Amino acid sequence: MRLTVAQALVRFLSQQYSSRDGAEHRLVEGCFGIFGHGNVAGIGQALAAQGAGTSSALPYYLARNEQAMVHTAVGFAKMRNRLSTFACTSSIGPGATNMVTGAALATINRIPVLLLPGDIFATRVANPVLQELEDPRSLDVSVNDAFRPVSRYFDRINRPEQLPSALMQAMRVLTDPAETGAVTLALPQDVQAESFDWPSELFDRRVWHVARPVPEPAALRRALDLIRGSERPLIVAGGGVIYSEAWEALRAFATEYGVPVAETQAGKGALPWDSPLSVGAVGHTGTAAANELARSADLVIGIGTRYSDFTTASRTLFGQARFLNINVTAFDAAKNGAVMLVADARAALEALRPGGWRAPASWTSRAASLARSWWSFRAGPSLTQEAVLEDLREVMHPADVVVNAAGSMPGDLHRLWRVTDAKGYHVEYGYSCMGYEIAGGLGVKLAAPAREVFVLVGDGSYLMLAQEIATSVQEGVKLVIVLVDNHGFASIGNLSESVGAQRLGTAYRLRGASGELDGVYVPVDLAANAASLGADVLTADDRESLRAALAKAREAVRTTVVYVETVPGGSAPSSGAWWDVPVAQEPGEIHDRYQEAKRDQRPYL
Ligand SMILES: Cc1ncc(C[n+]2csc(CCOP(=O)(O)OP(=O)(O)O)c2C)c(N)n1
Ligand SMILES: [Mg+2]
Repeated sequence: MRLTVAQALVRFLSQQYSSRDGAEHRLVEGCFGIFGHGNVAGIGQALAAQGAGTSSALPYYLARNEQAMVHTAVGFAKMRNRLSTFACTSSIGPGATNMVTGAALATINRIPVLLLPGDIFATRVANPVLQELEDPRSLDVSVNDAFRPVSRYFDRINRPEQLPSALMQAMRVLTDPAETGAVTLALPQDVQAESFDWPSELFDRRVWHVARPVPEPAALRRALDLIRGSERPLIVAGGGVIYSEAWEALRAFATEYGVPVAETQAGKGALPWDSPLSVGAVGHTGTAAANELARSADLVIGIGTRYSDFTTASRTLFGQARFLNINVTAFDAAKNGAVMLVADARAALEALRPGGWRAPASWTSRAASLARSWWSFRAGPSLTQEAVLEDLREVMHPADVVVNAAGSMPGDLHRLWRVTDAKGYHVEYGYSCMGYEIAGGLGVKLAAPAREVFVLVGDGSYLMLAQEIATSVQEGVKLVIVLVDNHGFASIGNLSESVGAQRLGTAYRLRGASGELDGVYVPVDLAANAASLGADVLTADDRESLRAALAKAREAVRTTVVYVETVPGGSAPSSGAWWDVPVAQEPGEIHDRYQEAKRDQRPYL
């Protein structure tokens, strides 16, 4: 079959499916793209030739920023538990490197996305082309080599003959739960346009089976021995529980054996917040309940977690506990000197049957009473961020989704948000990338159109990347965007103060008479900005008007921004768990406190 490389690629992608538990899904549901030289005449022509509308074989979507379109693909794939994703095509040079941050985000969060950056001529006849990086050491280098460390598979298609085997490897990585992340196929612009005779079987319908690896019998025995010897076990549920759809198996295991369950950011929602064995978030942004149990646990059963520093409170949280790590990725299972159980989360939980063993009733009831007292917290009357979350919770329905990524909100959400639906909590905290919120939320809504999607975004994050509001308007994909304005970086401001950096550069203020950034707030009208991008905007100035605005936005059919200015403060109890941010090695209280906290660290496990 004679087609260009780009046409063959588009045709191939339209025939790929994933399959798990007997259900098939389109693997690549569509293609986001921003055109320029490097993709307009190749992939652009191929998409146009097949008719790029939503009913075509590979529907095309126009985004506003290349980084944002990768976020949207990630939001989509995360919401679909990694069974479906999007492709993203860019021009060469800046269009391509704009996607590098998105690639890192996808790979760090273990979320599949297919990136198709344009690349310089393979033939080199016209080089240096516009936007080409010239490396005096080698003409083989292009800016796309920056994708290598942030991709789980990277290839450059220098000849048409290379395409079929590269595509097979790309699909393998996208659908392998242990390997998945960003997959990058760099496509030299001359090669994209080249015609070639392809074997017709390249375009056969192909199903990629997403595995549920079962535990090896000997590893299972070792795990059971460890569990049976434990008197104070604690489960730490990570994103792997959600992606594996293991929440029911987790509930059954925890209930049968009386094991309390704490959750990481990616794992939040693994159990409903009010489930008898749930103790909520764990780690630096955790609940006092989970963290107290973590300190006294003798066994931590990590399921589908990669133990980020937020989860382990920089390795200070888990006292003297031993670890049993259930993970589909051996790399993660090996962490913390654990007994490893390399397996799919659901398959492992179903196989783990520690016979007559059960955690002592005193341990289980201690967990329940700690959790009860944690959830008794109520926000005060003023418009703090905690109050915004409380009002939002009243308005949102159980299946609605909350989306967030960076700033002070992920921590507040992790500690305080009450999740009832396993897919109701979507916080990107692997990369915690400012700018993910709106773009990622768009992907969530595309993946789950029947749910209401509430994007929470801080003013700092909004100012970095809000343009996808225009894309949501273009596509008629409705979002509720709650824009929380505190005139700068509340999160980093507080951190800065605690590490001796005096809040430098964390408030949006005019340069004052002293020459410092200490004048009045920069007069940016974010509500007007959102309206200018095509959203309906509602402004709230107290808790009552906020609840009314949120309810109205929920009922709206168009993308609606609820703008709210918050006041500092809040009284939610602290997590009581540290985070290691090295401070200047100078005599004084800050460094003394740092040294003291470090004493609890178990750094070399
Ligand atoms: C792309 C990116 N740049 C910088 C950071 C570091 N950072 C984390 S939170 C934050 C401030 C976020 O401000 P805002 O969105 O207003 O949230 P707030 O802290 O005020 O709640 C910064 C600069 C980041 N996470 N991502
Ligand atoms: Mg802010």
